[in-house]
Amino acid sequence: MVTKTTTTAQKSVSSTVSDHMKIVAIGDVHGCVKQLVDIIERPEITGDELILLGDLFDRSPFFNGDSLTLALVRLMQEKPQEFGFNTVTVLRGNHEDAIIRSIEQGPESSIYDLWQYNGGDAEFYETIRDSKPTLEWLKSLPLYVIRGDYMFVHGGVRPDVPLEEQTEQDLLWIREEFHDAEDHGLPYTVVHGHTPVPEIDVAHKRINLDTGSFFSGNLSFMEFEYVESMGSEAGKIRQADDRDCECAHAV
Ligand SMILES: [Mn+2]
Repeated sequence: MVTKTTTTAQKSVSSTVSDHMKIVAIGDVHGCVKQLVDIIERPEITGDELILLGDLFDRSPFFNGDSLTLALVRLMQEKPQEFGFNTVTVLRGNHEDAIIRSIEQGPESSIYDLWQYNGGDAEFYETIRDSKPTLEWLKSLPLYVIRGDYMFVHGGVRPDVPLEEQTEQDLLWIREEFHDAEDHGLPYTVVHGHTPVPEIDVAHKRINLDTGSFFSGNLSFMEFEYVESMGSEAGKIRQADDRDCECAHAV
């Protein structure tokens, strides 16, 4: 439990006088709006960029948790400086992808059934479907971003496949093949979520921040620093392109 010692409105954004950039990344939120508030209210949680690793919604233990999370995250992106950051970046997770495709294909589709099976809420579905700006926002979420030596992505990467050949399905859904690889082969430390672990898992060239918020109550975050002048590809974003993945299961 976090003691509330300040409000987000009192935070000041650190002015960057060097080329050292500070990022705070947060794992799968899954509608755990209380834990998200607990993190962003911490006075030390400030920096150049806040990155949410995707799966903001579904399986929330709180009443209306998905809508509250959506409203808070949209506000954070709209007014990041009030939350202690210059930018708030939200990545696409497999749950965001399932919502988008459920709305595109309708409530009779198999993806809608899969999404419901994985904790999708029918009322939240209507909320998204009936709000064009929200749906467009969801569709605009990048699959990954690269900041210095770090790559932030929801699921992970397929080992030994060049970045430009990674598929949307792998970036959003991959688990064992990525976790079990000795070295995924990309020149980044891959910071990801998607597969719940009891505590933050720092492995060789990858870090898993998904600590199963919706059942453990633990939403995890980690701070990262990188030097912008050292080969940074900050801002590189690849939009979803191949949309016909076989999505077997989700967490
Ligand atoms: Mn998840």
